Amino acid sequence: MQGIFRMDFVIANQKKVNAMIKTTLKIDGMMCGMCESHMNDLIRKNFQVKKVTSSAKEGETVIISDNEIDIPWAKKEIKEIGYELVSYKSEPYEKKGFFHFGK
Ligand SMILES: [Cu+2]
Repeated sequence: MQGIFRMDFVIANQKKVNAMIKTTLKIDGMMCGMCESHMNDLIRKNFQVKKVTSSAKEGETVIISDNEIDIPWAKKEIKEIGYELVSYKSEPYEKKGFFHFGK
């Protein structure tokens, strides 16, 4: 019986860990790899993010984080480094194929 209780606890805990937010920022003005790193650096410096990737080609920066991104803040900061946040979208992010018992 004890084993079952422990497993329940792990599942509940795992769910909490995996409940992250994916925020897609549409950015105007990124032209190359340098712009992509500028954007990534800006986000990493100011936010605790799990992952951030930028694509000049797609014109977007995708952020995976535990907490919501402060959009008005982001818009202002992005403008300061020379780009423009034109729109954004945020959705729940579940890490796929990741399930460990124990640890
Ligand atoms: Cu560039």
